[in-house]
This record gives sequence, C-alpha cells and structure tokens, in this order.
Amino acid sequence: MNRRAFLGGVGAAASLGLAGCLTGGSDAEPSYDVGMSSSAFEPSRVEVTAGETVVWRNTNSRAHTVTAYETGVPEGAEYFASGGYGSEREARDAFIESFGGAIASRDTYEHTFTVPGQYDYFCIPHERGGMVGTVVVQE
Ligand SMILES: [Cu+2]
Repeated sequence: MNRRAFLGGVGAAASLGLAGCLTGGSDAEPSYDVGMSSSAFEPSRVEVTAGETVVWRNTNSRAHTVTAYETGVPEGAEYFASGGYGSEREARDAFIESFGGAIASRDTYEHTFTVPGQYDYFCIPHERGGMVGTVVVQE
C-alpha cells in the first residue's frame, strides 16, 4: 500500500479530521501516513511538502505517543506532540503522571507542517527501544 498517495492526493487542509473518511467503506482501515508497530514508527521517515498534514495511526495494541524532541524542530516551527503539549518536558510529565498524550490502539494523531526542515520525534514509553521517527518537510 502506498501511504504517500494519501498525502499527495488529499492536500493539507482537506485531510484534517477526515482521515477516516477517505478510504470508502466504513469498515476499511482509515488512511494514514505513519503506522505504529509494537516499538517502531512505520515508516520511521516520511517526506512531505510544506503545508501537508501527516497522519499517524496506532496500528498496534500498545499505546504510543508522537512527541517532538524540543531540539528536533526547525527554528520558527511549531512544537508538536500528541495530547497537544507545548514542550517536550510538558509531554513527558503528562505521560508519566497520567498517560497524557497516549494514542490508543487504532486512534490517530495528525500534525500539519508549515515550516520546511527536519523534525525528529519519538514515542515516550518506547523511546529507549528505538521508537523514533523523522519528518522531512520540503519547501
Ligand atoms: Cu511506542
């Protein structure tokens, strides 16, 4: 299956909140760009164009997070983390305290990237297991 076709065909604004509606049948797997196995983002690296939205979907039974590294976003770019936290510290604290930001099995998280550059992110509970990913945003 070609995930990139989803991004390419949908565009940025249109994909917001519609991830589950684009594949047709109600029983079909919603479209997404990055899936999650038990301890990895799949694929771990995606490339998009500025203005596009990346959709992550938890395709595993374990809960995961999508959490940007504080130093992993380009200058002038918005910090992003599932749960909507404004910093890596805040996201880590929330997860430790109450599993804040956890993406349950089959749930999605999405973020629209407007500033070109490289974004590095991770999953809080599985970071040490190597669950990290990269989004490269082209002009
Ligand atoms: Cu994880």
